[in-house]
Amino acid sequence: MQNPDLAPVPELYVSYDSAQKLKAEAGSLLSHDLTPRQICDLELLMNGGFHPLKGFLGQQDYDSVVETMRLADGRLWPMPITLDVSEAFADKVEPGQDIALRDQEGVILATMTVTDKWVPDKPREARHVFGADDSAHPAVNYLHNQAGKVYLGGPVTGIQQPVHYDFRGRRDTPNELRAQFRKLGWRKIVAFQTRNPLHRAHQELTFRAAREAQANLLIHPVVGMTKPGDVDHFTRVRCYEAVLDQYPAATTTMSLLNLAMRMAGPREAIWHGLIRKNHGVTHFIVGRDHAGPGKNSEGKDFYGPYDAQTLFRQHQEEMGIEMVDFKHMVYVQEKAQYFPADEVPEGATVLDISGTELRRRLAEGLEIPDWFSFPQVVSELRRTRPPRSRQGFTVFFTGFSGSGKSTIANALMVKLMELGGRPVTLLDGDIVRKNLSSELGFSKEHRDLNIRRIGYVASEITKNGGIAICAPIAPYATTRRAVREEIEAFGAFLEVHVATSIEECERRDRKGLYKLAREGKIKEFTGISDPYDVPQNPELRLETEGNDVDNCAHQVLLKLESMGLIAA
Ligand code: PPS
Repeated sequence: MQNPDLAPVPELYVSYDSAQKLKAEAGSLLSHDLTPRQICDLELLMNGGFHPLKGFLGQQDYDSVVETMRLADGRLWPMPITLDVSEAFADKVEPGQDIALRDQEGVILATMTVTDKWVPDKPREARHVFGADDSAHPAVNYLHNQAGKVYLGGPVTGIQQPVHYDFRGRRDTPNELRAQFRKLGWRKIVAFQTRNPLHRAHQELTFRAAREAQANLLIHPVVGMTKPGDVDHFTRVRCYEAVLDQYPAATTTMSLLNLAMRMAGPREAIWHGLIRKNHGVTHFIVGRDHAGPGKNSEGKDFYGPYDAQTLFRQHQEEMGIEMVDFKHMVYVQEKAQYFPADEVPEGATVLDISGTELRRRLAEGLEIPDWFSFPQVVSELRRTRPPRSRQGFTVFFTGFSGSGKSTIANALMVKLMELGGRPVTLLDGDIVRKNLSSELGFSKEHRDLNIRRIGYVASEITKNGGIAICAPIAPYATTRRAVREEIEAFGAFLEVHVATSIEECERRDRKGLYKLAREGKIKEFTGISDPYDVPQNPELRLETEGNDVDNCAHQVLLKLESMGLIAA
C-alpha cells in the first residue's frame, strides 16, 4: 500500500477572518466548558484526525456506530464520539441552537449547531463498544461515573486549536504530517502507536516492522489521555526523545498524538488505524493485546490477546491502511537478541519482564537489566517513580460515624511522624467539614463533593511526596474509586475499612448523633437513614471490637511496610 498523493485531509476550521468574527459573535451563545477528554476529541475532529466526522455524532450515527461500527451511511467508524453534558445544561439547549465550546480557561475553540439531543442507553453502549457493561473497564467506568447523562450531536465549526504549552515542536496535525512526508518523499510509512515508554523490545519490533513493510517509521505516541495509572506523558516523551537517538534519523520520525484513548481493544485498533490513515500513514503496527484495558471484575482479560489483529485484518482493505502484525517480543539469551514469541529457536532461554514486573522493580528500587531497556529510559523512569519508600501515599479510612476512624487516624499520624522522613497531613472528616467544606450538607451530591475535595488535596500531597491520611465516612463506592484513581496516578492508595458494625457505633454513640438520627432530628444519617457501600476489596479491613487503637494503627503500619511504603 502506498500513499501516492498525500493530499490534505479536510479540516473543520474556518478562515482566520471568519474565526475572529465567530469569536466575537459567540459571546452571546450558550457555552459548554469541555472536559479534558472532550478537548482531545474536539482537537482531532477539527484537524481532520477523525475524518470523515464533521462533528460530535448525532443520534442516528451514534446508534449505528454502537451497533455496527459504521456511520449511518455505512462508512466504517468504530468509536462513538459524543458530547456528553449534564441534564441541567441539556435542559437549556434545543435542537437548531448554536452553542460555544470552550476549554477549561474559557477560551472558545469551536461552535456547534446542535441537531440532536438524547439520553443514551449507556449499558448498551458499554456492551457493544467495550464488550461488557463492567466498570472495571476504564471507559465503562468513565461512561457511567464521569460522562454526563445527555448527549448532544451536531456539526462543529472550528475556531482555533486547543493550546498546548508542552512539547509544541513535537505535535503535528494530520496535514502537517502529510506535508512533512510529502517534503521528505516518504510514500510508505509505518506507524507505531504507544502509551508506554519504549524499551528494547519495542525498538526491535518497530525496526522489524519498518523492514517488513519496506517503509519509513513514524513513532506516534498518545499524549492525550491513556489508561489511569500509566506513566505520565511528560516522562514518556523524555524517554522517547532519549530512544530516538537509537533510530536512523533519515528514516524515522516521532510525532505526538493528542488522542483520548478508550482502551477498547479490537474496536480501538480499527479506530487507531483510521486516525493514522488520516495522518498520511500507510501501515500500522498491531501487537499483542492492542489497547487492552487489563482485567475485568472477574479477573479475566476483556479481549483475547490477538482479537485486535483479527478485526483489523478483516477491515484493512476498506480502511486503506495495512496492518503489520506482531506476536509478543521476547529476549533470547543465547542469541542476545529479541524474537517474536512464535519464532524463538527451539530450546533457547527466553527472558521477559512484564509491565507489572517492571513497575515492581521500579517501586522497590531493584535492578532493571540492560537487555530489557536503555539506561537513559530507566533513569528517566526512576526520576519520576522513585522507590516506594520515597514516594508519597494516601491512607484513606472509611466507615460509619463513630467507628473509630479519627482516633485510629490520629494514632497512625503520630506513629508516622515518629518514623519521620515525609510530611504527614491528616484530613479528618470533621476537620475537612470545618475548613474545606463548611457550606456542605449530607445529600449524596454534597457528600460526593466533600470526598472529591479530600481526594484532590490528598492527591496533591501524594504527588509532592507527602503522606495524606483521610478519615471521612465516604459512603459511596464509586466516589472512593474516583479518588483512588486520582491518587494512584501519583502514588499508593491504601483503603482501610474501619469495619465497626452500625450496632456498635450506635451503642457507643460518642457524639449523641445516633440518638438524634433515630429521633429524626438529623436527616440522611449514614447507616440509619442513608446508605453505606461496604468496601469490597479494601487493602485492609480493621475490626475494632475487642481491638485497641494502638493495635489498629499498628496493623496499618504493618500493611504499609508490606507494601514497601515505609522501611521495615
Ligand atoms: S461524608 O459522607 O464522608 O461526606 O461524611 P463526613 O464528611 O465524614 O462527615 C461525617 C461527620 O459529620 C457528622 N454528621 C453526619 N454523619 C453522617 N450523616 C449525617 N447526616 C451527619 N450529620 C453530621 C458525623 O459526626 C461525622 O463524623 P465522624 O467523624 O464520621 O463521626
